[in-house]
Amino acid sequence: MNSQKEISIIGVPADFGQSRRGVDMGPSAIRYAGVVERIEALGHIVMDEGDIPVDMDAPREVSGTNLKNLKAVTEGNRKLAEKVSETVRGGRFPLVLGGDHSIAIGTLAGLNEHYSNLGVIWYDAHTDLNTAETSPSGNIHGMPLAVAMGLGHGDLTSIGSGPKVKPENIVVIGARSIDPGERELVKEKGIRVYTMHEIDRDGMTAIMQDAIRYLEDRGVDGVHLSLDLDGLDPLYTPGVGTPVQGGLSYRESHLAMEMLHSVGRITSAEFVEVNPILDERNKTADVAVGLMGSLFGETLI
Ligand code: 4U7
Ligand code: MN
Ligand code: MN
Ligand code: MN
Repeated sequence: MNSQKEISIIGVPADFGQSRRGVDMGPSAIRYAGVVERIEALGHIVMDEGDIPVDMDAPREVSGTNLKNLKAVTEGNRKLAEKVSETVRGGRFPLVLGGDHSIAIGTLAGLNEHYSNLGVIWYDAHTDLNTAETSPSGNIHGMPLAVAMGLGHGDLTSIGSGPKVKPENIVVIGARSIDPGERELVKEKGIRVYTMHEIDRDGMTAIMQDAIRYLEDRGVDGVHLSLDLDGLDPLYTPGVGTPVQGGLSYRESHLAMEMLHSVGRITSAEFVEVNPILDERNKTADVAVGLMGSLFGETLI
């Protein structure tokens, strides 16, 4: 039986966290793919709150710091944090649509005001644990998980107060592109990373059971799902800026969402990195909406 939720959809049309244009149109593409209708059909109450105002005319900074567009990323995330916090305060489930993955900084900052021991499931080809010192690209979408742990540039870590998530409350699922500095951090902080190796070896069912049990054992008071569409193989989600071969399948991803639904512990979610310019006939946005359907209780019969 599906327990009814009040869900607020929050679009974040921002692309400042990386270098390819188009991911700012992700929220439109996901709406066009029918997100509201899909979730309403499951019996939930859905409010589309529109988009966070993002200043797309803000200058693109390439110099000064090795973090690209630091100012624009900071500003957008401050607004998003406020919106997410207000949503949770109102008893609604925030469903954030990106935008590039740097927006997770704002989402987690907003959630932090309401949870003291938040769990995070990071479904991604990447671990997004770079800092200015370790990043090979300077793109902030490769840094949000580090920022959420309180590591990185002060302008970013100071959005909201203190660290937003403990390293031992994080699970990463689907990783297959990890930079040297990220690998160090995973080891140093003991972050639970299920790479493609473990998923191939043990199967998605066992991995999700293990991940869920792990977070339960930590006594989490909420679980945020941060799903980067590049976690899936580019066969299924070609419309992403940083595709990596050898990824999770469509079926594995649906299974993962269905399992999360049946456990009933997810308290917020974001779906990011959909870039309609790089996509094939809105395929990636369609997959995103399908996954949201499974997450919110869709079944085959
Ligand atoms: B995404 C990268 F070097 N690690 O930091 C970097 F491989 O949000 C990619 O997961 C980051 O899509 C990808 O630039 C960030 C690179
Ligand atoms: Mn990624
Ligand atoms: Mn990511
Ligand atoms: Mn990406």
